[in-house]
Amino acid sequence: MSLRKFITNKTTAALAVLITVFANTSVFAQDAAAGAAAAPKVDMGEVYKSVIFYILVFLAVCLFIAIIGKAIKVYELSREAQGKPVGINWNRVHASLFALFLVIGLYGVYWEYTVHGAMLLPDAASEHGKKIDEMFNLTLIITTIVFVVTHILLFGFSYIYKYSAKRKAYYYPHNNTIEKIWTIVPALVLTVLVLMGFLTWRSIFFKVEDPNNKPLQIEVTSEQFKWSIRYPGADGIVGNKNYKLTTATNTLGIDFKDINSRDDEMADEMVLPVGKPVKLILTSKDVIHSFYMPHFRVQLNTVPGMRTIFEFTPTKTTAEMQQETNDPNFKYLFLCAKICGAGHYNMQKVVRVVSEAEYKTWIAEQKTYLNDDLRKQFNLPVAPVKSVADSAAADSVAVKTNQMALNK
Ligand SMILES: [Cu+2]
Repeated sequence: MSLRKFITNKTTAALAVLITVFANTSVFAQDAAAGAAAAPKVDMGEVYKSVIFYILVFLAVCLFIAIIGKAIKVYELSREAQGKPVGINWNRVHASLFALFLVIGLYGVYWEYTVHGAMLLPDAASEHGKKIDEMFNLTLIITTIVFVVTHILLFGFSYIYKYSAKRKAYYYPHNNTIEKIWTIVPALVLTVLVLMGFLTWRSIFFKVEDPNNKPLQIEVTSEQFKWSIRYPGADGIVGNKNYKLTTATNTLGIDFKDINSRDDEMADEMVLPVGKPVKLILTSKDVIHSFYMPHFRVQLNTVPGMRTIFEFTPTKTTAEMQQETNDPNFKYLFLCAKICGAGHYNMQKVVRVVSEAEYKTWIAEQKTYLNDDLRKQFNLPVAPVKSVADSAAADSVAVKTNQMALNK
């Protein structure tokens, strides 16, 4: 079999396969249509969504390009046969494409920065968030400058130094000075950036607590697919919990033998007083979730069996942010930033940053976790807790009985 014949046979075979595939799909489509005779009109929009449609479009485009290529080749061969100079200088075409790519690419960068840049988060609403933003901006400025300069050189040189019969390439294999510059400069810049990152990270996670401005403790528990928020109550301490104590009534497994737990309050939203440090205690009931407060630049995993802690200070109230963003509907949120299952998208809650006075009014309205059912479960007297001292005295006997019951 001659090569030409072989190629022709192969092409025919490929075409036959394609036609068969398409015909089969059509047959299936017809069968389906016949089966659903009572169904309303077939939506032609579906045709444009099928894979076969896009494969055929792709093949048609390939065929079109191949035909143009062949036509140009025929034109060039005919000029060559007539002894005329070659019509198209491909080196110049490719070099011009490089130059065009540079211009379009740089415009694309400008477009990205202006259009998508405007969609970035507003300025950080927390103290440490400003440091993170500064670092982000500095890194962005440095990398953008390097990106633009290197790409102008890359594409510019390809254009300027395209092949020319009048010019011979200069052989320049090595230069120590250049090697030193492009090794030492990036190394220094990266060292500065990494050190800055390390020091900022350390300043966020290793804070010395100010005894005169103790942080407000808030415990957040993640589970598929919701968040539970626990406030510490009057004592300012979020009490212990133990997963073994989890029941239908005690869904967080709070240990009410711990006096600190008894005045703990539940909340449906997170309300924070502005300018006051907040200590988030993050835990998880099932899988790893990621607690994320984008506007405060707070993000940390919640890990089952572990308490992770993030301390930060909100600096702008929700009302101030509504003014700043010119959006009366603006709301701070916290959400899950780790794909944790089918209902992941649903894991978000509103955060309200308010004045100290508003916070006090709000927190006074919140209910305690401890209710009559739980009191019975933990053998606690069914009476409202007045203060930690009172309850401690009243419950000392009850706690002992309860411990005995639990130890059984
Ligand atoms: Cu999630």
